[in-house]
Amino acid sequence: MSLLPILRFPDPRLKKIAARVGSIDDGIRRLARDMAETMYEAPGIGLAATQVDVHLRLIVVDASETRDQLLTLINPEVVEQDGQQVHEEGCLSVPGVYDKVERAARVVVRYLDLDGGERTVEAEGLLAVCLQHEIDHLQGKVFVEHLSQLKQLRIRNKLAKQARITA
Ligand code: K2U
Ligand code: ZN
Repeated sequence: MSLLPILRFPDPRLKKIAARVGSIDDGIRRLARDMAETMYEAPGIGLAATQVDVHLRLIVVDASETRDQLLTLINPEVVEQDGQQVHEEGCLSVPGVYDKVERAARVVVRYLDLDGGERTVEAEGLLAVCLQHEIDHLQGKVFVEHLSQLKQLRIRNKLAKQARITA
């Protein structure tokens, strides 16, 4: 198992649209394992393959309090959504930035599991937020893009200043 480097916003690779996974082979299973290890170590409650510079439709999620309910979703797609909720979000690709984002309150996501089996998961609350956040990543969208242009400019300036200091 190994920890994977996470791309930092505004890296242009975070804007790439991920391709569907064709065959679920040992390479995909190894990637999913490494993503889960990277997510737990960060720590985070979700991670998309885009964030580790692999542009395939694969996400891992664990929004449980006990940190023992890992979901690995291949080719996830939202097939139902309703309601609205506002939740504070952060992102492992945008460290130190947190803000409120409005998303659907409930989602039903269809996906393939690591054995290639078709599954659906119905989610509300934080798990619903996390699934939408991660599926956004596969579409090349980072949560800050839901914020105002002014907030995005301030975030870019803050991160650019941090990069100069740590360079
Ligand atoms: O970068 C990521 O995609 C992991 C995200 C997932 C996430 C963020 C906000 C809300 C739901 C999911 C996070 O870094 S995981 C850490 C976290 C958890 C809850 C709130 C804020 C940050
Ligand atoms: Zn994120």
